Amino acid sequence: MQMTFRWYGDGNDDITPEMIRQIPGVGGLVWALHDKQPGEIWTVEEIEKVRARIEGAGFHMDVVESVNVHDDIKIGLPTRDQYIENYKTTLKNLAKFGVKVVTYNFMPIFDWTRTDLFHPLEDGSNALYYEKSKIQDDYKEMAEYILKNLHGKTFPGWEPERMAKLDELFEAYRPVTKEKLWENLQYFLEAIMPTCHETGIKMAIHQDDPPWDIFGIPRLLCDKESIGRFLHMVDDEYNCLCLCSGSLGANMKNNVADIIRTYCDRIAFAHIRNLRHYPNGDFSEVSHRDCDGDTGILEIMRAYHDCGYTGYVRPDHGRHLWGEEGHCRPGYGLYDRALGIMYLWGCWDMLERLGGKI
Ligand code: DNO
Ligand code: MN
Repeated sequence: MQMTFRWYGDGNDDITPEMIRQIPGVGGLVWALHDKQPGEIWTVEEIEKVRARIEGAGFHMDVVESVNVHDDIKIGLPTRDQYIENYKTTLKNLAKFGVKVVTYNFMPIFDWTRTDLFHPLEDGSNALYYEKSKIQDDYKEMAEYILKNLHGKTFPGWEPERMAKLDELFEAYRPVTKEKLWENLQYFLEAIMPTCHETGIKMAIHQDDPPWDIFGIPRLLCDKESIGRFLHMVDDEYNCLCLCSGSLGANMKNNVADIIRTYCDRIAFAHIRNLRHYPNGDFSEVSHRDCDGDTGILEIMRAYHDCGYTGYVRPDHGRHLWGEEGHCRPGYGLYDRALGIMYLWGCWDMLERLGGKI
């Protein structure tokens, strides 16, 4: 596996590439142009600036997370064709810099959704939390809460410009049934696959988080079956997964290790994190250590190892430790993600040793 770390860019992330350099075994920064709106072309000049910074600090820039998909593509409006053309241009520009994997998601309106960004855990740290009973009809209240707590930082999928017109967005998505959304996803992928072949870029879809419909809007990638449908729908080696253990693990019925074993050859990027479930349907993000949660991190690592996984990996969200909740981007502090990496390497190195490889 090739370890990476998500970095939000100079001026947009308190954590610098130089700090990340001190975490053992991190080869690449997972990056994006965070000031871009969905649908805008990423130009060569803009990408070049980030390249100089990332490569100058000794990292590769193989993985982008995310090039976000414009709502018109998800809704299936006639204007989607222009946005798809823009997407292809962005892919071609990214390929000039050797980018290999582009992550994206196909969730309508919201990206990941939590009701508490700084929920206290017994050890004195705090973490992202989902309180089931709070997710009812009031999407505006939830969006306001999230925007207020981002410490002024950009957060993909939670662009203030989009959040300002939530009612219009909900209206626009009203005719989009689950089946229509599948069709629109297929249309998008079939349109960009030739560009992926030409550029060598794998498209890696992130699962829906949480993996069920919220606020009456459909969500597609939720379990083994729907992932199977997705991979068959566009059966192409460039149509891949960003397999997120935390997103899938939010549904206790999902056996993440089994999903990895089943679809391993189509996983281009792995997000690894752990969740703890409560009997009332709430869940909390916790440390990466297997026994701290219910996601089965040891089995997940064993599954990747058994499959001979050579793709990219990153710790996904982490808890906020030692006071960093006062300033860090929720879920993206330094300390717990660094600890998570050491745990993942610990598992991996031992599996390699047991397999006689080191
Ligand atoms: C949560 C994060 C996501 C992810 C996007 C990818 O699990 O990994 O916010 O970055 O959904 O488009
Ligand atoms: Mn993820």
